[in-house]
Amino acid sequence: MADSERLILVSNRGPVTFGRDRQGREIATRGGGGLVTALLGLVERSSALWISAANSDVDAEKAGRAFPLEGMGVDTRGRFVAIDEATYDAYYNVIANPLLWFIQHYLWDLSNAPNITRTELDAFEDGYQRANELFADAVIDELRPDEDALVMVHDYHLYTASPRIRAERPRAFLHFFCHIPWTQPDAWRVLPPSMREPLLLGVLANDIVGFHTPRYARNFLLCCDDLLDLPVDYSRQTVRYEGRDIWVRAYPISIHTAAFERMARSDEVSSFEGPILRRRRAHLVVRVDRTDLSKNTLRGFEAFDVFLDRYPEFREEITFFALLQPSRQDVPEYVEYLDRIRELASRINTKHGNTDWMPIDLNIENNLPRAVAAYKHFDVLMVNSIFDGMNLVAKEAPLVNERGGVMILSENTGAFDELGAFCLTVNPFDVEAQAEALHSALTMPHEERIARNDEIRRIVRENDVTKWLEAQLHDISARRAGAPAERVGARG
Ligand code: ADQ
Repeated sequence: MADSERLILVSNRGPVTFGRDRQGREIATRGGGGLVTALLGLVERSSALWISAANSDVDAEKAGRAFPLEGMGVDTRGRFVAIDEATYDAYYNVIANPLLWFIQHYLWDLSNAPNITRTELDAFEDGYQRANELFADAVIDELRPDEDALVMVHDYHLYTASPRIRAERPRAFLHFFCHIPWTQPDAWRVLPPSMREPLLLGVLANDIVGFHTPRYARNFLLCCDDLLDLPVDYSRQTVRYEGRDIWVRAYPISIHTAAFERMARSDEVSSFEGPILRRRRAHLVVRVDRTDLSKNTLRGFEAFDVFLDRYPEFREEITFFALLQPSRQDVPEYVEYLDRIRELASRINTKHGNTDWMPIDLNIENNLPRAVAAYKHFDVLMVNSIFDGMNLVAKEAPLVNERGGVMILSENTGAFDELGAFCLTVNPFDVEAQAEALHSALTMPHEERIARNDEIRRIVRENDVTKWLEAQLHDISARRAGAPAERVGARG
């Protein structure tokens, strides 16, 4: 990226949201989550403008103009896009979550859902497309017509923003990154052509399209081939559209390892370690995730139930600590899922527990320091997602673990590509295998546990989030310099 050039980031969720305290003073809350944390690494390196949706009344008051983002890199500014409630609800709660999220995690139970009715069709036009136009207009407003800026658009909320930006600001370089899996063409046939084609063509308005793994990149190319009948070069990972070659690449996201390790040594994290250590039995199983259907919490608990039935010698010697961040409680499927998690944990606790011992310690809470305290002390980490773009917990937790903890990892996570060889791999639907994996992990010789954990740490440290950023910036420079798309090897 040239030094003088402007960088514009666009994502639904931004790095900050504003509220007011009791005295009416403005207070800023830093945004969390993998996407925001990863992009913060980028804005630390160069001045940037970060465009995101207004999330509160105070955000909405600031919408429409840039404001400084204090303490986030050099000359980093934010700009909010105000989206009225009805539009936002249609865009976010009808189309992006659940419709697109479910398609991209193969979550639809097709004999029952979804129904594409007038509600969904209108929500697509008046919600999703409208919100994308508003994001695009904010980018257009920030850029002069002749400016060579780099615009990085993030995630499944914003598939259709780029065509409008390209039409109005053709000199801008448009880069898109998808944080969730990209599914095979038939999964997209749930949507009628009037919806799926604008979504796909929207992504193709970018110059480079990035995914976490080569598999997702390939699925995207298959969609261009099968659903749009466009010329695709699988070996060079390009697709030709409107006279342009769009590069489709894999860039596995990661975490900021040094910062994460620093956090793990902080006083705030230690304050949560005491209670975990006091309550722990001989063995501690941990899971940390959002209460998302894709994370597969229920089958993880079912596997623990089978394990306790089969290996009674572990009774009263083990606790399953689950720290689950409530997620998308505006979507009925998510409210029901959280209820089912609570019911199942309580059923298992009643079945196996006693007045002294509660097998599942279920905590519904958004608390990163507490999560990190648990990461330090697990014997077994369960990451059994049904499908998961990357899954950053799989990188964070082994990095700071102090007990040679073993990770049970779903073969359908993006992290599996990098870390699978050193984990106990499971198929997420195979409850039996997950119960047996718990037993294998808990009975594994200490040296083997340590050796596996060491390898995972090495890989995570070597592939820090900086590498994710650099690989993208490298390809952006190459693409701009007119380099031909090379044959893509193992890296994708
Ligand atoms: P997510 O689905 O949100 O992200 P993930 O990658 O696991 O999933 O990241 C979750 C983050 O939230 C982690 O940093 C974790 O520490 C934190 N977290 C989870 N539970 C928490 C809790 N109870 N309290 C506090 N913090 C908690 C999407 C995709 C992923 C992809 C990322 C980044 O779904 O597949 O890895 O984007 O691209």
